[in-house]
Amino acid sequence: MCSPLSIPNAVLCSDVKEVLRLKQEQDQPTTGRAQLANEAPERRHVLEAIKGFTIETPSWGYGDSGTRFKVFHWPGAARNLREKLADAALVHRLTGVCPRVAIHIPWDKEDDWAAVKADAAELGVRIGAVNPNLFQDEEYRFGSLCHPDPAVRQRAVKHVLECIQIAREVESDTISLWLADGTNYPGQDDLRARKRRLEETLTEIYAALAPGMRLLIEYKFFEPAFYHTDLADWGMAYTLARKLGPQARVLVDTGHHPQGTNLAHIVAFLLDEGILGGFHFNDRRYADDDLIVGSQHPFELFLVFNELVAVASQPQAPRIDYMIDQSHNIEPKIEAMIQSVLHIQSAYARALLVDRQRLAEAQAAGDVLGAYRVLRDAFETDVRPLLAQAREEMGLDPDPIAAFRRSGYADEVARARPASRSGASGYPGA
Ligand SMILES: [Mn+2]
Repeated sequence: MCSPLSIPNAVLCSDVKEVLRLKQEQDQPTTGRAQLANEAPERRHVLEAIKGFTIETPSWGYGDSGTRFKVFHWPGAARNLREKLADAALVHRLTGVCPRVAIHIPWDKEDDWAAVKADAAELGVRIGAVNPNLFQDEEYRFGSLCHPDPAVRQRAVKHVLECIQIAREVESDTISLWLADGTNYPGQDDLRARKRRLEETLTEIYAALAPGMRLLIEYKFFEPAFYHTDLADWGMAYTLARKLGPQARVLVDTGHHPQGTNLAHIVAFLLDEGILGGFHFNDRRYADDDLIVGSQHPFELFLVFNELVAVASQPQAPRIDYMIDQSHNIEPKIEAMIQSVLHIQSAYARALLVDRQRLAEAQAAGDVLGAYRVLRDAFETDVRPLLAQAREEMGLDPDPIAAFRRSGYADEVARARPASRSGASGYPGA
């Protein structure tokens, strides 16, 4: 068992206490609560928040992927949806917080979605966001939903409608849409006409959403197009989501911004406007590198969570889906996913430890460095023992990576899954 911790600056402001209390009320009673009666209530609140915070993993993160130069095969990498679900279920069993798996159509296409749903349930997971693919057909050379040819636009709309139908069948309530549309050269197409085409096609898609279903609109400022991207930034995604209606929300992929962009500011702004619907977490050094979350810029990840925790206490706290979007090129897939989950939990736990009252006081007093140090104190807190305790209370191994390495699963799947060229992750040659 874990030894008791002393966490400096673990004093929570009343707002955070309130949201944690609400979370605690929602939670089922957990083993060991009685023996923790003598603990500081703040610590209990943080533990319960950590246990209730779930993360969605992507099916494509379990398959082989690569760069435009080479796809390196990983022994035992999942080759189809069933194998991806099995790997994702293992990540959930080890971490206790990853009950949903995002799928990508057509990479994960199956004939019998009822069977997929049942198999997932048997494994202990369920299907999360359904991600349409609007970038790999020959017809999409000049775009999909913005294409100048109405027939191609209709093809793209039809594909998204198919994804909505799949979502209905697997009882998912989320369509997560990223658009690869754009142009490579000035003058290639009429930018305003493309915008209007996008509004038209998205309106058609929006009208087909089931009641309560969400359309998450993901932006990215470059790639695969290089002159302009039709949905380049949060402002464009925001504008379209507002025009469409309340079922449309903005999705922030942390790797989809120019260098130097202040992510925490964008998150704060979208939160305050009530339009933030979800995240695709990953990290990057140069472009959309899809590296392990928090591996390159842990302080930035913490600052994003600081904004999220700050508003989580509002009476109408928004629903936000926390999803990972990564491609693991040279690293072991499952271990990379677990590592990502652990980094997200660390950032969240540290954000919960921010002394918001002291922060507000420092801000009001114009104490620039005092305010900074409140954040820094939380960021520098070693939350590993706290996270280990949360896992033990959930009946899990306190060290999911060690548990995975001990499990023999990696060797087992390496033997059971000969390399295939199924294209399971969508990468040419994967
Ligand atoms: Mn993404």
